[in-house]
Formats: sequence, structure tokens, C-alpha cells
Amino acid sequence: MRTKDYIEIENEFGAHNYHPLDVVVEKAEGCWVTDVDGKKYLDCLAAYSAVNQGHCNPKIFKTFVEQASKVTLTSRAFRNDQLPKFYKKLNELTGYEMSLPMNSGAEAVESAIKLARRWAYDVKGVAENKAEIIVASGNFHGRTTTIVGFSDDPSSFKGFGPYCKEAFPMHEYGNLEDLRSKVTPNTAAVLIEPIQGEGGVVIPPDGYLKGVEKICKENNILFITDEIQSGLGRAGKLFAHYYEGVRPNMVIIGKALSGGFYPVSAVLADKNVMLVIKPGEHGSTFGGNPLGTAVAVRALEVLEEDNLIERSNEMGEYFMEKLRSIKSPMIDFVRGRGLWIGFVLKTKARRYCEMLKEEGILCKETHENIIRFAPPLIIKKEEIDWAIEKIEKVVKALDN
Ligand code: IF1
Repeated sequence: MRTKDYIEIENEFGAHNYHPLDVVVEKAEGCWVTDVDGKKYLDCLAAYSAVNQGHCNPKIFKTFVEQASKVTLTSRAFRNDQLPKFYKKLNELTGYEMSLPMNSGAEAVESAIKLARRWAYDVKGVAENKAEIIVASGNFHGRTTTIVGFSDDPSSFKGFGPYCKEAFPMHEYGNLEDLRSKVTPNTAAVLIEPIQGEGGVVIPPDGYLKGVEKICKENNILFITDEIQSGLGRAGKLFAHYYEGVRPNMVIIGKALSGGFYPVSAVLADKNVMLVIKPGEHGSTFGGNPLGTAVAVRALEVLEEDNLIERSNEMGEYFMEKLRSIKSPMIDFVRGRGLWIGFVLKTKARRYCEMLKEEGILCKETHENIIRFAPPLIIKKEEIDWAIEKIEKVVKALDN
């Protein structure tokens, strides 16, 4: 079958909840994917930062196969020999006393919401069912009904209500005065992305994260960062919140936590927060399973062994410098941290992405005019040079 045959089947039998580019991937390795027609592409999306370690990373694959041949899932009714290693690894790597394993990013965000509310009732003393969690404009934290209920993007929330809006006051992302004005005695937490991905790599003003931490400390509020996309090396550090030297009370991780082999997410916290949830009060069938946690430990080791966090920094700087050297009236500016780059245009970006696909580069536009370049962190300098050549060719072609 060829590309068009697969697309016809998708359109006929699959939900139409996406509008993907017309490329049907058959296999992938490192930074490169190959479609069913045998055409190769440089992947500059990396599954929204789930394959920071590169597609089908051989070291993680080895662990995946070994563990899958032993046991994949026991449910949490029993214990397994991989989960303790996962807990220990996250403690050693991040310094948080405990972690709570889930599967998708949204599930980890929902878990953090439950932890924050329970902490508000049992520790802070907020009246039952009155806990508020302040969120940010332009946020993206997943697609469950609770989460889209506090989105300000109609394509996320329209037609899926009713919602509990009063439980999630919104402040303008980056605006500390606005945040302060939303604090009440019922505020349990502030939940933000340290850099907003879906907004097109939106970096808040210097001092914002520090300011959020200060407001939280002054008002006995939990500071929660969603690092599902920005974390684990994508922004050039283990966590993007390291840029301001803050230590949130909870950190939410996912995506690259498994190197793209298996849905693994987690909430990191110290005991004073994590232990508010008692046995039997939260969980999931696959959360903390031996296959996912074995893969996650290996995925984290690969970040360290192959120095991917430093590479993200260096290669990201290099990529942004080369992008800034492209001259065109249609380029507004380039922004980013590490290998997480927003190429902001003065026009619609979809056409650029379609032409880049023809040139062998896969990337995705966001908010109409921004192209995100976020390749796997293993990308080589010569691969960036190759990409820049193609990007410049497309930009020049569309200038005329
Ligand atoms: C899709 C983008 C969307 C996330 C942050 C939680 C989640 C995500 C910061 C939820 C997931 C993915 C979802 C994916 C496209 C991508 C995404 F922001 F990365 F670009 F949708 F906006 N927090 N982001 O980025 O994690 O439940 O998906 O595992 O197609 O929906 P999830």
C-alpha cells in the first residue's frame, strides 16, 4: 500500500481528531523517519519532545526487549522489581524525596491537582471543595475535561463543558502583579509551564519563576511546574525551571521520561506533599508497571551517559544562530531555549511546513504563524547544517 491508501483508510475508519501532515511513517531511527514510500525525513518535532533520546534508541530498546520478555504488568495489587529502581533513580536525579508514577502527561497533571487539593484541605486548612489552583493564560496541560476546563483556547474547551471554572482562576502568564491579584485564602497551588510549548516556545520574563515561588512561599501555596515537554533536557537543562534556580513543590514529567517507548509520566514531590494521598486513594492500572519503569530508568540514564542535556544547550544555540542568519521580510524573530525553538513568522506557517516536508524536514506549526523546531537531542551539527540549507531554500522560495 502507498501513502494515499493508508490515508483513505484513516479517513474512513478513524476519528478525525487530528489534521496531520500527509506523511505515513513506517520506521524511524535517531533523528530520521522513513515513510511507506521509502522517503526519509529529518524529524524536527521529536513527537513533541517524547523522543529526546532519538527514535528507537538502541540502549532503551535493549532494556525494553529484555524487560518485556520477563514481565510487563502486575497491577499495583502486587509489587515488582523495577518500580523501586524508578523511584530511586528519580530521587537521585532530581532531589525530590518521592515520585508518583502515572502514564500520560494529562494523568500526571490530574494527579498533581488531586495532591494539591488534598494538601490544601488536610494541611493548609482550606474548606472542603473550596481549593483553588491558579493557572496561566495560554496554558496547555493536556486534554481531559478538568484540564481543558481551565484552558483559554476554544479549540481545547469549546463544546466539552460543563466546567468548574471558579476552581481554576487564571492569571496572565508572566505577569506577577496579576498573579498576586488572583491569590485568595483558598488558593492551594499555582500551576504553570516554565516555558509554554503549545504557545510556540513562550519564555516568560526574567524573574517570573522566582516571583511565582516568592508569592507561593508568602501565601503558603504550592508551586507546581509542568515540565512534561520542557523538561528532561529539551530546554537545555534537566528542568526549564533551573534557569531561575527555583525549586517547585511539585514537578510534573512525562514524554521523554520513556524515550518514546511507552507512556510513562510522574509527579515529583517531597513527603510533606506526596503523603497526603493514602493507600487506595489514587492510582491506575498501568501506573508504575515494570516495563514502563524499567524503560524510564534506562531513558534517564541515556540522557546522562550521552550528555544529551549539554548537547541540547550547545546544538540549540547553534541552530538558533543559523536560523537568525536567514534573512527574510517574513521572519519576525527566533526564540528558544536549548533545542526548543520557535521560528516566528509574519505569515501563516502551514505552507512552510508543507514545503519543508517536500524538502525532507518534518516540523509542525502552532498558533498559525510559528514553526517549532525541536529535533531529538542527539542531532549532529552537520544535520543542523543540512536542515538550515533546506529551511533557507523554502523561506527564499516563499519570499518570492
Ligand atoms: C497531542 C504540545 C499539544 C504538554 C504539557 C501536558 C501534556 C502535554 C506541557 C499532556 C502534551 C502534546 C499533546 C499532543 C501534542 C502536544 C502538544 F503542547 F506539545 F504541542 F497538544 F499542545 N503538559 N502535549 O505539552 O500530555 O496527556 O498528551 O501525554 O496531540 O494532543 P499527554
